[in-house]
Amino acid sequence: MPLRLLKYALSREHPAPRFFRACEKPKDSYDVVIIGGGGHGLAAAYYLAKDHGITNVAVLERGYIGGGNTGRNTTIVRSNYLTPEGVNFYNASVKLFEDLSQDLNLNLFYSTRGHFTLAHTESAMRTMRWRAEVNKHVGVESYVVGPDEISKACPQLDISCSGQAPIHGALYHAPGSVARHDAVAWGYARGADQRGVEIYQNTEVTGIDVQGGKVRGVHTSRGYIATNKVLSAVAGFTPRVCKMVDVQTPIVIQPLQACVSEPMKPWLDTILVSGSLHVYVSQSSRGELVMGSSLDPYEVHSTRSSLDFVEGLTSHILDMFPFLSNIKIVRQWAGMADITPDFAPIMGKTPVDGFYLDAGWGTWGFKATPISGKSMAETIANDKAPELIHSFRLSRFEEYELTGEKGAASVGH
Ligand code: FAD
Ligand code: PYC
Repeated sequence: MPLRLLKYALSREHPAPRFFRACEKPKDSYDVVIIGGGGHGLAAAYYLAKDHGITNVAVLERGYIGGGNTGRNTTIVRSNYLTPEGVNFYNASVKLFEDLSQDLNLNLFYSTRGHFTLAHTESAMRTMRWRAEVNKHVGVESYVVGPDEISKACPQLDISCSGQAPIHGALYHAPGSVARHDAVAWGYARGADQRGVEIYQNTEVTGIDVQGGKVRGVHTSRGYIATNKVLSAVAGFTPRVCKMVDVQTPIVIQPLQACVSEPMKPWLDTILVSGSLHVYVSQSSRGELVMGSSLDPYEVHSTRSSLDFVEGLTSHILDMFPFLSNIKIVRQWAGMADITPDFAPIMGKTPVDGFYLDAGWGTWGFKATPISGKSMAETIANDKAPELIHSFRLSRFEEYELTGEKGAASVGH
């Protein structure tokens, strides 16, 4: 029996175990304030402390950590993108994910499954060949496969999709994985806390103090905090926070919905995505089928999930797997996805000195959590963005140098 457990058992006091310190009251000032205790904000805090020795940092979260899109996503990690810049960036994240359980000393249930993007038309096959070529060029293992190889990997899949949309082939991406999303947030929170970062939940930033084009502090639901550096990592709340500093972005907020089935015996090893049927599915370590579809086709700042969604999704899942007709959906939810026109993120400096932006993660940001945290920490520490994220700068929109990733973003292409 571990000594710690024995000591706890023999002790007269049994305080509830805490994952990180309960910080009572924010200090008057910090070197860096991070708005948003999702994976991205917490990872940035962790790497600021670990890589750059910057520990006088507060993470302010209006709700609870991981309660935003981090705890709502379907946990797919992959790097089979369309642009060389995207593939390089997400590949760096996959590499960090592979060692992250050890790095954070927490089991993130990182599970490499292989990822199939199914093509139901010849034009979809052309996109797959294009992606395979770019991936190969960057050294990422993705290649086009035919229906036989798909059937071998997933014999339960009806290759004709009930005659609705016969599968022509797929892009197979060997490193495609899933991981526990909330564990990622909690692991980064604990690692940052252990290095001195303070985390405040139930603490909302209500305004940002900018004087002479420079950040001077933040107004919060718990008072004013002075700081010269603010990172906004608030995903679906980005337009509201950017308004506080008068920074314009082309982001629109659209809901993305997902659901899980009741648990089943393990039968689905791989991750399957169908662009034409607008659905994707994997099986979690608890046996649930984790399923989602495309973005809701309208802008709304809400996390309500709908009957329409679950009806549309399940009918297409049944086209692929008719044998699932008696399986129950047990939970459904939505997140507010911050969508950019080119389906690539916005990362780096902004026109306001000391205001850094990590946004535009839409439906694709969970997989980027480690590398975005590392890159944003470097940007804040040096006041200069690393080359790796140059293509994601905010100014690309006015320079008309877009980083077109629509053909590789989750299920919509
Ligand atoms: P969040 O986790 O949303 O964190 C932002 C935090 O900021 C929130 O907790 C919020 O409360 C807080 N906040 C906002 N305003 C304030 C304020 N004023 N003051 C203080 N705190 C504030 N990506 C993938 O890579 N793979 C997937 O399989 C995948 N599936 C998805 C499925 C769904 C249904 C959804 C909705 C998204 C999915 N994504 C996926 C996208 C991914 O979830 C997000 O891009 C990612 O989690 C964003 O992380 P974040 O830390 O930036 O944001
Ligand atoms: O980025 O792979 C992805 C994804 C799948 C579902 C939502 N996002």
